Amino acid sequence: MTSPSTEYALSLLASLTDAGVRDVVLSPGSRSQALALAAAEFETAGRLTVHVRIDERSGGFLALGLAAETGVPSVVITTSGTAVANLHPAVLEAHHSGVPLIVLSADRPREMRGIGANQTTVQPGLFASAVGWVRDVEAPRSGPIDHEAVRTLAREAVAEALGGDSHGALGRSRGPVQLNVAFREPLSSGEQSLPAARPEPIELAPTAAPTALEVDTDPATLVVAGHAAGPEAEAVARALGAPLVAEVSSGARFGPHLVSSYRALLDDADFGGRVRRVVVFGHPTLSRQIPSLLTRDGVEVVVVRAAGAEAYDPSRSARVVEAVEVTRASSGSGSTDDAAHRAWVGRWVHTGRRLLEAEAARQDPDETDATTVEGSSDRSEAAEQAEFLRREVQLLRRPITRRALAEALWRVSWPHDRLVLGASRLIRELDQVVPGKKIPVHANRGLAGIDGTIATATGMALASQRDDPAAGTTRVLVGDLTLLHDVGSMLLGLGETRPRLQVVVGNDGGGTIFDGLEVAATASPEAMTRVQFTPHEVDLAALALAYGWRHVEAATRAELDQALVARYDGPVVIEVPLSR
Ligand SMILES: Cc1ncc(C[n+]2csc(CCOP(=O)(O)OP(=O)(O)O)c2C)c(N)n1
Ligand SMILES: [Mg+2]
Repeated sequence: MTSPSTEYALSLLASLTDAGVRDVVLSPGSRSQALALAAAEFETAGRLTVHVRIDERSGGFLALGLAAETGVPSVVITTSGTAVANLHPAVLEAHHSGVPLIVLSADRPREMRGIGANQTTVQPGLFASAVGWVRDVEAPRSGPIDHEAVRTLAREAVAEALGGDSHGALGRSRGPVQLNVAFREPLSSGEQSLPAARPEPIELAPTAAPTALEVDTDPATLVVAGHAAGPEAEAVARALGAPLVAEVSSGARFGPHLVSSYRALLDDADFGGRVRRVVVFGHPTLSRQIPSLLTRDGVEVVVVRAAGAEAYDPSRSARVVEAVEVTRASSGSGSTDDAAHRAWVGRWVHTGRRLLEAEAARQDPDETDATTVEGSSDRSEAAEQAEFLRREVQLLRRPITRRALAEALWRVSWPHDRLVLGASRLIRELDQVVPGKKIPVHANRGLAGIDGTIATATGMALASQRDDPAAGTTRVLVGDLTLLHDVGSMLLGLGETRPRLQVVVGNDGGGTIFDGLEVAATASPEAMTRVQFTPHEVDLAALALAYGWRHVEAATRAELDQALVARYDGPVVIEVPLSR
């Protein structure tokens, strides 16, 4: 005989998979056993992929990475108590970056709450305003299950996570939801009979009509693509005849309107100073120049609502719209001058490129020398070639700078790969130096935490290698503290799929981002080191070994290039020593 708990769990998981859910992440626990065992049955039947993690904090971010890659809500199953709270960081990130997640938390039945029962706290509402939809389901009792009611509940959870309602209308932001389910003894039974599949994936259609954006008569518009803006930002920049400032994780960092060295240009009165209208896509977080431009007097701001919970509006006075459509003023009211727009964009693009080249030459004079072949006539061609090679070899033996690391990673990444960027210095380095390239880049920029980065990247790797036969390598670039913060996510239990993942760690022995704080100039260096830099001497090779990962040290540019393109039969840590 099956227990009501197991029957309910089977019905719920059947309904969730029917609604489109494909991934379940779970951690062991007693109260959640019916859900976990049912999930395992669905996996055996080929109707779900199950990922098991001991630490719920890892599990939460793994689910976030899976959902970020697939666009489908992933489900996280936890037992009761602190287990649920361990999902909080991932739930907050999902809320702020608009990633669909379904938290399925197991709980005690009502009669056992509020009496000091073991491992029991107030779970519904634990995530406060970070979840848009919470249901507290009474413990199933014996008797027939109302499968239709369960199906309706599951469909509602999926639709809400996707930012709509169960009738298919898309109105809110995507994000996390919580389904808290109580279970009473017997908490499960071994016998499992799976309900037949009735697939009916939830599809949501946008409801809002796009807002018209007119091409300006005197060119003065700039398009800003923040995190997760998507390719539309690039298309709109072209249609508007506007330069495009696109952050490295925008998904719009490509195309003929892309501007390099945008920080310097935005600071310049002849460039940033001439902007009169800004159209913002995504969530900009990487520079101070963008918020400063958006809050300047005389700048009209149109924000196209991004996936996260809050529209990006530092001036609190932007026109926030759901979608845009570029239109041209009718010829009667002064037609648009295409040549003027071409000149406006051209100035930004060319000046940005020159600034970037000048900065590269300043930082790395040897490199610029080595790549320019001298044409002196009094030396034999062979001698010249030998000299060129000597310099090239010298260059490859040089230690790696942050810039070289950023460039190397960008160079080896292609559209079938995935690139994940941790918070801190290195994502800013990429943002400042890498050229346009249409490749998938993810970063947890909802709250820009250094937590959960390894787990997020693991989720993206696992989903891409499952769904796309042509999927390449997932590379995640992190600082050393970012790796150490989430080192527990390197734990892959026996039987768990091993991700095709390279964790590229720029190891400078602590958090060097804080060396750039203004107070560093006047505060005690010892105190700054102790409480901000937080030095360590962790042996990353030993750590990798302990978790059964490969470890490769890349101390020169040649070693780095080699390490990044080598084939590994499992996950690898590529450690790049960097100077503080
Ligand atoms: C969860 C969390 N805690 C603290 C911070 C603040 N923080 C931002 S960057 C950083 C240090 C990162 O150091 P590391 O990963 O080594 O990168 P580096 O700056 O050295 O390149 C910290 C602690 C944060 N963003 N998220
Ligand atoms: Mg560091």
